[in-house]
Amino acid sequence: MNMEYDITDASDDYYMINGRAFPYTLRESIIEMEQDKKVKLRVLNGHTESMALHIHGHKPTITHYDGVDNGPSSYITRDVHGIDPRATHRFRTQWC
Ligand SMILES: [Cu+2]
Repeated sequence: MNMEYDITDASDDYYMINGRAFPYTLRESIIEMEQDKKVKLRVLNGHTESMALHIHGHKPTITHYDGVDNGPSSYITRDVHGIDPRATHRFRTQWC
């Protein structure tokens, strides 16, 4: 977080949560959870390799695959979600 970041660096090793990439995910968009409050997350894997998303203390439910909601039968709730390269997924989670 205390590093210099070159915005002209065109590397493909990034991901975004709710439209923010690191370090702004820490600085400006910390997600505060409250009991019984649902939170939506939009996650983009901008990397060339798959990534694993794990949110400590939560089991997020994936609801949209690349912007498409295929209905409750496609929703998956688990500790870790794999996200393919260039994929955008939407999740909802709740304090549990
Ligand atoms: Cu954990």
